[in-house]
Amino acid sequence: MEHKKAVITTCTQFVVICLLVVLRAEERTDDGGGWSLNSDFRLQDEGPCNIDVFDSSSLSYQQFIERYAYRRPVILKGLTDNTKFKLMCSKSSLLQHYGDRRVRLSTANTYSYRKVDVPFQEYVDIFLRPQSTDTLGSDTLYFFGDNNFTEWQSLFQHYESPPYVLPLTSGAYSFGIAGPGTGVPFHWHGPGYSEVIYGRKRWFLYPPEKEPHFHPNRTTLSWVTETYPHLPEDEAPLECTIRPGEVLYFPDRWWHATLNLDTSVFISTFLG
Ligand SMILES: *[C@@H]1O[C@H](CO)[C@@H](O)[C@H](O)[C@H]1NC(C)=O
Ligand SMILES: *[C@@H]1O[C@H](CO)[C@@H](O)[C@H](O)[C@H]1NC(C)=O
Ligand SMILES: O=C(O)CCC(=O)C(=O)O
Repeated sequence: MEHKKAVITTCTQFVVICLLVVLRAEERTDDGGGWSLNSDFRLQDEGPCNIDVFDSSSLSYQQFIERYAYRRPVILKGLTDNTKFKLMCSKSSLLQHYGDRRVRLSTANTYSYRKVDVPFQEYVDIFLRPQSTDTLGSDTLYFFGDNNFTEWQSLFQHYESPPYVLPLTSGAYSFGIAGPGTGVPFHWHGPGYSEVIYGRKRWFLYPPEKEPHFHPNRTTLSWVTETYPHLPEDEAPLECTIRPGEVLYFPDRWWHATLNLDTSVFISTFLG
């Protein structure tokens, strides 16, 4: 009897140890840079992907220009190696170097009216949290763009932007960090790229002539939960969830909206 008990105890301990080992291993492979912990809230639904995805070696620059640059979005994998930039964007590294710098927050609605300047540390401690479903985009402060390139030059100089640029354009960066469920609602502008450094970002796009139905002050999260499920088939968006190591290209004037599934660090390169 005693022996049996001992065996059971040993087995139980073994199972617990195995589980811990598995959890630890997951923590290591889930490299969120300290921004998204395994215990954190995150959105699960990555949705379908109906945008063309290529390994960079299988789409040449000429093919990119002919088939995508002026026609439709595309996702490219492994186009650049941003290992160093990624390390510099970990939570501890960014807070250590830029915690006392001020960042400019914008409301997360289509015509972003309000801007608020706060120290980066305060943004991380107070504003960086999951999007609540009942808050308007016009009342949600989002850190994306309006970057002070003088103060953050020591970071941005290490970002290797996608090399497939459009002829006669140059790139301008917009850098941001935001919580799960946040995002920018539908809007459009010139062509560019979006890359996530940490976290996953779900993208929705429509061609210029196909303006989606949305309220300019509602969040992408409310569009996804309330409007998206009822869309007729012919109004379905182009969409895909991008992960670190992938860049999404959006052509000129395409409508787009984003939804961060995890706490994400991201950077866009606008080609103008
Ligand atoms: C950027 O930061 C520099 C150095 O702190 C400051 O002098 C400048 O006014 C800032 N620029 C903007 C546009 O805020
Ligand atoms: C959106 O919010 C802004 C700022 O609160 C407000 O001025 C504007 O009238 C709102 N737009 C709509 C269409 O409700
Ligand atoms: O990354 C985001 O959430 C917004 C990106 C965007 O709207 C853009 O790059 O124009």
